[in-house]
Amino acid sequence: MSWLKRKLFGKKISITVIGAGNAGCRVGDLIVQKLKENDINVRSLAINQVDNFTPQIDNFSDKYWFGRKESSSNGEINEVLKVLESKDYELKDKLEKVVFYKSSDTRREGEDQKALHLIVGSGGGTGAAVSMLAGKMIKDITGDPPTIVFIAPEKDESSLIQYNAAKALHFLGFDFKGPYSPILLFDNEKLLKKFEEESLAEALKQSNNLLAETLTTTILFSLQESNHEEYNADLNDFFTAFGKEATGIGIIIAMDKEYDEIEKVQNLRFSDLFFSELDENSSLTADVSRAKRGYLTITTPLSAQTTFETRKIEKRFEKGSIKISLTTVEEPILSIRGVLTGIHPDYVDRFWEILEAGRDSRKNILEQEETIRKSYLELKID
Ligand SMILES: Nc1nc2c(ncn2[C@@H]2O[C@H](COP(=O)(O)OP(=O)(O)OP(=O)(O)O)[C@@H](O)[C@H]2O)c(=O)[nH]1
Ligand SMILES: [Mg+2]
Repeated sequence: MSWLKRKLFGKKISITVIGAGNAGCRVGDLIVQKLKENDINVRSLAINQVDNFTPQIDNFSDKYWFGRKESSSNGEINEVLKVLESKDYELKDKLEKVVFYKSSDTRREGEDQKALHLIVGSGGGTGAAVSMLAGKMIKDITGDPPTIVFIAPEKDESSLIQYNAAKALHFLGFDFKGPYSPILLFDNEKLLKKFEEESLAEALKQSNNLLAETLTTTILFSLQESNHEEYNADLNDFFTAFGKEATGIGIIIAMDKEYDEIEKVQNLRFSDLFFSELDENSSLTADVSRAKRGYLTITTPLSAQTTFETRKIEKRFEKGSIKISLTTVEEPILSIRGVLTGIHPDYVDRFWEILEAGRDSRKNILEQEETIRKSYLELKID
């Protein structure tokens, strides 16, 4: 994607990246690095129990290691919630320094709030707990829900991880006590399949890189200035697709194609191509026609066909308000990038799978607790 680097981005935004737990910090570190390389104004904070990263992570500008000795909660989310709640002043202080605006700022509504606050988390005990607490605090500090980038667990991971993910996702997106954040889901099931042949360490490394690359380039694509008279979604549309109106589940779409001749792309029926390859090009499987919000950037050479095909894509999303920015280039490429957000969980099977696995594991815990209570009673009676 070398041509992207050569382009000047007409729109300027600032981005805060907060890494939560080991996976969150590792992916967050790569996102920070890639955003900085492209001259985005970035503030960043890594949050974990301890600094146990090998190889080291070194792109975050601030760090908060809140644990004492243990390097991991081993998935015990409630333990982490307890520890962090007892240190909420420390956490709040760190977060206040890393956000780009506060609700108390004397600035009028809608004026220059061109900042995105991202939290990167997972179903790890630390990742899930930190996402929940930091998500809520950022909502309180800025008045806006942060956007959550969440790594969904693989299907065969422990029920504890599924439970954590379910608990965090429910709180962050759907609980009246939570921030009502838009949640961009990256499914590890999908992500890691792409690197099946590799060792686990290598697969994780490459999948993290792919996740960070997909997310950052998708944001960068949106910052290109569109030169099309009909499809020229702007920065306000971009923020609407990522912000409070996009509450619910969201996915990232990244489709990049290169051809040998410009004419070939100009005559391409790319709407058919887009929909037939949609699932393989998205971060999670979902019925995206149900997206309420979204922002798509289509980058391709100009022709009559191009506008026609764009209109066909727009039509398929007419249940929601999906904004499209068409940017024409004189290179034989077709890139369709963007987010589709505000999808109700009913249209996301993976979300229910995680919730059900989480609920079942909780049932097992309740049964165990019941057994303990009963044996305790029996002991007493004896
Ligand atoms: N894509 C990706 N997923 C990861 C990576 N490391 C862990 N995961 C997944 O993230 C979840 C567990 O996250 P960890 O980061 O190990 O846990 P944590 O947030 O540090 O929480 P603790 O349980 O307290 O250690 C599981 O679903 C893992 O499969 C990674 O480098 N890349
Ligand atoms: Mg950990």
